Amino acid sequence: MSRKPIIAANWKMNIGPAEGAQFIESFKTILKGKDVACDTVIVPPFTTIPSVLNALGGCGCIAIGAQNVSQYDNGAYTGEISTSMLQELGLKYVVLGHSERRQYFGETDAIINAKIKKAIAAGITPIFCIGETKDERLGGILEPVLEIQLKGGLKDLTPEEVANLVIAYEPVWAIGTGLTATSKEAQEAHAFIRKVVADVFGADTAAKVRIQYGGSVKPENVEELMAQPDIDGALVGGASLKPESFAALVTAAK
Ligand code: G2H
Repeated sequence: MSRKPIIAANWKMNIGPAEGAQFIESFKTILKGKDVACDTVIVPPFTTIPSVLNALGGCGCIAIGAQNVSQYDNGAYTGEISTSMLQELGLKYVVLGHSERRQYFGETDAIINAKIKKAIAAGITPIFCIGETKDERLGGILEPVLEIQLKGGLKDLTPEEVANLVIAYEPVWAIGTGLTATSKEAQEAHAFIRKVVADVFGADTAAKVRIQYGGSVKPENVEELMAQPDIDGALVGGASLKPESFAALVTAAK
C-alpha cells in the first residue's frame, strides 16, 4: 500500500503574524516550479493563522493546521479555541497529544481522546502525537508506553476514522535536543505502532494510516528517515522555522 508522504511544520510558540506572512511569500517563491510529492502542512500559533491564510491567497498547495483545540463546544471556557472556530477559518489539521501539551499543560490520554473525537466530528484531521521519554526507553518500557498512549488516544474510534488521521511518533528525548532517533530506532517504533493499530483496528486500517516521525528532523536526516518502510512523513519543529530549510524538507520527501 503506498501512502502519500506528509510533512508538517509545527511552529510552536514562534513566528508572529508579520513574520508568518513573509515566510509564506518566501516559501512559495522557493518552491515555484519544484516538484512536491508530499502533503505540506504548516501549523502556526493561533494569532498567526489569519495572516498566513491571507498570504497563501487561496493556494491549496499548503494546508494550514492548529496546534491545539478545545474538547468543548463554544461557551464559557476562557482561553480556549473550539473546533467550530477552526472550521470557520477552513483549517484542515490539528496537532493533538504533543508531548509539550502532555508535559506542561497536563493533557492526559482521555483529554487527548476527547479532542481527537471533536476534531474528527468537525472534519479536521488530527495529527496525533505519541512518544516515550528517555527514562522510559532506557527502562525497557518503550512498547507499553506507546501502546497505552495509542489505545487511549484512539479509544472508541472506528477503523475508518483511524485510517484517515495522522499519527506522529515523537520520542520526547529527541524533541528540540538535536538528538534524532536513528532510522533503525524510528522504523522499529513505527512498525510497532502499525502493529498495534492492526491488532485493534485491522490490517487494512494499519496499512492506510500515515505515521510521521518527529524529533530534530532536518534536511540532512529526512531522506534516510523517509526511506524506512513505515515512516510516512515528518512533524518538524526547529527546522521548519526558516522557509529555506522547510522547503528543503518538503522537496526531499518522496
Ligand atoms: C518535535 C518537533 C516538532 P523539533 O516536537 O513537533 O520539534 O523538530 O524541534 O524536535
